[in-house]
Amino acid sequence: MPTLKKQFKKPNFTHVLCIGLEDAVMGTVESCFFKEDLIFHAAHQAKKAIKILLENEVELMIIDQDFFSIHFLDFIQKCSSSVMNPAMIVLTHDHSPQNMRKLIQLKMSDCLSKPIDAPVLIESIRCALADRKRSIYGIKDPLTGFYNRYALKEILKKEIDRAKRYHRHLSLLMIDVDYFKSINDEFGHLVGDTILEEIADILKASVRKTDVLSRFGGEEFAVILPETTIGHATMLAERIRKKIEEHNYTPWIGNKKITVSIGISNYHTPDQKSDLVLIHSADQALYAAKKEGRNKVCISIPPRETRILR
Ligand code: GH3
Ligand code: MG
Ligand code: MG
Repeated sequence: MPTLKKQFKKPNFTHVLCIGLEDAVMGTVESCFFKEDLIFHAAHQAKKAIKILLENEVELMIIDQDFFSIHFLDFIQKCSSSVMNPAMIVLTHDHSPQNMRKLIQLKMSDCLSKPIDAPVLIESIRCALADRKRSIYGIKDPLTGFYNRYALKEILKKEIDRAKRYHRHLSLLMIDVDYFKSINDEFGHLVGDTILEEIADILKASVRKTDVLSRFGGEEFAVILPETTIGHATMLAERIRKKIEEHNYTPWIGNKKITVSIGISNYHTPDQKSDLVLIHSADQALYAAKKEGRNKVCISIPPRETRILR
């Protein structure tokens, strides 16, 4: 049997976005964290900062407030509604009570006076990242690197707010591995874990950067699909189902097959307007897929009704 995949797991990098920072400060910070799993991105334009935010899982932003002049508040609000909900450290000259109150309301992790003392900033970065890790947003499943179910629920609430406010599409997939207990029973838990990692890799390779992957339970995954109609979600679910069925697992389990059942719910289906209902509906559809014999995709139409697609 080949060495199990887990032993070669790539480290999870933490992305930090620095906006408007002076080159000297940026250089000192980067060299201090040189040996750690942190990636620093620098932006000197709001547009570039947004692009970096959309393309990377940014967990911390360090922002020079003086860089923004009047649009600071708009910018911060846009960033804090991003899926990752990054922690923020603000560097400022403005210590007026009005500005301090504004920053506190925006739930900054820290606010530092300029000129910046590099050791103070470094300490502040460590604290902000540690605090965030303790919060649900920082909690990821160690096996797959996906969000846990608590984080997923929080992110789903935000995505529902966004879909409501801007009249956008939103779908949810609930994916459960079929007869997984028999894999553990026959080949052991370590092999079971490796199969879960293989499935996680297939999911990662199948979705867009803006989709949110979560390990919802032991052998159950949930995927939030923002900006996705029920039709597109169904096509994606079918593609995922097929890829998992056709993947080669022979090094670990010989000829034994791995399949998944998938349930889909959609924000635009009548009465599916809350996170709990959306999760429950996807779960009901998943249950129907299991009942129909497994290795199937089902969609939830109105609550508690489902349509078998395959
Ligand atoms: P079904 O098709 O109805 O989903 O059948 P199933 O066997 O997958 O479902 P069941 O709920 O009976 O069993 C799920 C199994 O998943 C039981 C548990 O041992 C296994 N499991 C849960 N979490 C993990 C994990 O982290 N690693 C491994 N290896 N197995 C896990
Ligand atoms: Mg299962
Ligand atoms: Mg299950």
